[in-house]
Order: sequence, then structure tokens, then C-alpha cells
Amino acid sequence: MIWIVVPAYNEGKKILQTISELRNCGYQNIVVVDDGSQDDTLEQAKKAGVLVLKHTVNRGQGAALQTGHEFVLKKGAQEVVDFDADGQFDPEDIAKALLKLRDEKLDVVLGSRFLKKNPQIPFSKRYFILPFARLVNRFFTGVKLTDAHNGFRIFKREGLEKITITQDKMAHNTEIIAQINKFDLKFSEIPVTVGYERYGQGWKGGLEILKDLLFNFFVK
Ligand SMILES: Nc1nc2c(ncn2[C@@H]2O[C@H](COP(=O)(O)OP(=O)(O)OP(=O)(O)O)[C@@H](O)[C@H]2O)c(=O)[nH]1
Ligand SMILES: [Mg+2]
Repeated sequence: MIWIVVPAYNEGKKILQTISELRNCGYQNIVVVDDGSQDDTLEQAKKAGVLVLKHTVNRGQGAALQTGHEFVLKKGAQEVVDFDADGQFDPEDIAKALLKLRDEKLDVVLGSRFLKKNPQIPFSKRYFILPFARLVNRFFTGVKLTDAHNGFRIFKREGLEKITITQDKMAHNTEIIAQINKFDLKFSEIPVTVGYERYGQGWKGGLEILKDLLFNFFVK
């Protein structure tokens, strides 16, 4: 059984479309984790008729994913897809990633924006923010990836059972890679399309991630 986990924070305008695109591709087991949104994300997701979990306060994407992962594992998911609510991902990429996961008997497949042409990636993100993120990622995890911060992932149940996200905000990307390394999980990257009609986290978000990682590294 495949389950899709959709973390959502203030995505009231996008969530219905994201869910209907997933459904059109044949995915029915979808859980939205409303991360304490201030807009109508919760109502919109309920309107779409999917399962909705709710954080009463905003905790961050990492926390939303952990909530979703625990839920779908309890539901008996065999394969779990992390899929952003903001409509940036292409649901068609899921089938390709699933094939890879199964064919190559992997624990995790990670989406990458840099294994194919993604002309929409903004200049600053392509040449500064993401290369820097790759270095940070490599420093903290020892793993070399082409895309260090991509929310598109597919896990095999046995792999996901080993991973626990404690980084509530965006540093969970690096944390997941570190755990893949620690538990020696088999993984591979796959090219995915990411749309950028809406500008995402930018520099401020990147620095926040670094702050969280350093805190975890030196203080915890
Ligand atoms: N920013 C943010 N996103 C959250 C939070 N909780 C859940 N999310 C969801 O996590 C997903 C990714 O968030 P984005 O802000 O788009 O982050 P991103 O895709 O890494 O950044 P961009 O590539 O710049 O768009 C979206 O579906 C959000 O709705 C939160 O507290 N903050
Ligand atoms: Mg996004």
C-alpha cells in the first residue's frame, strides 16, 4: 500500500489542486498534515475528502512530516511518499521513483532538481543557495548529493521505520540524509521537476537551516 504524506502550511490556495492532481495519477491514500495554518488549508483539505491531521500551532515542515510518517506507518503503509502541498512537484514523478525503489530494491529515493533541466529554478537558488546547501549537507552528513534540500522522497516501509525526524523546521532534509548514512540505507537520487511560480524560502530560510544544524551539532 502506497501512502502520500502532504505537509501543508498556509497552502489554502494550492492544496485542493495538489490533491486532485495526486488523485488523477491514481493515488488514493493521502494524508495532509496541516501545520497550524492561519488560512483555510484545513477546510480546503477536508473539502478534498482526504485524511487531515492537524498541529494546533505551526511547528515546521520537519515536524509535519514526522507526524505524517508515524500515522501512515500505523496505517500499514508499505511505501511512503513525501509530497509538498504547494504544487511545486509533479505527481507523474512518483511512478518513476516507485519503479526505481522497487527495481533497485532501495530503502529511499530522493528527488533532485539538478539531474535534469529545471529552467524555473531562480538564479540565486541555482547558483548560490543550493550549492551552499550541498556543502552544508556534505559537512553534516558525509553524503554527496546533487540536491540537498528537496522535499520529494519515497521510502520503503523498512527504511522509514528507522528514520526519526527531530529537526522540526527545514533542517530535517539534512537530518534525513544523516540517518540514511547512519543506518546504511540504500538510496538513490532521481530527477524531478520542481515548479517555481512562487518563490520559496530564499536566503533567510537557508540561514535558518544552518542555524538549526549548528545548534544540533554543537549544543545537543
Ligand atoms: N515554509 C514552511 N512550510 C511548511 C511548514 N510546515 C509545513 N510546510 C509545508 O512544507 C512544504 C515545503 O515548504 P516550502 O516553503 O515550499 O519549502 P521548499 O519547497 O523547500 O522551498 P522552495 O523550494 O523555495 O519552495 C510545503 O508544502 C509547505 O506547506 C512551515 O512551518 N513552514
Ligand atoms: Mg516549496
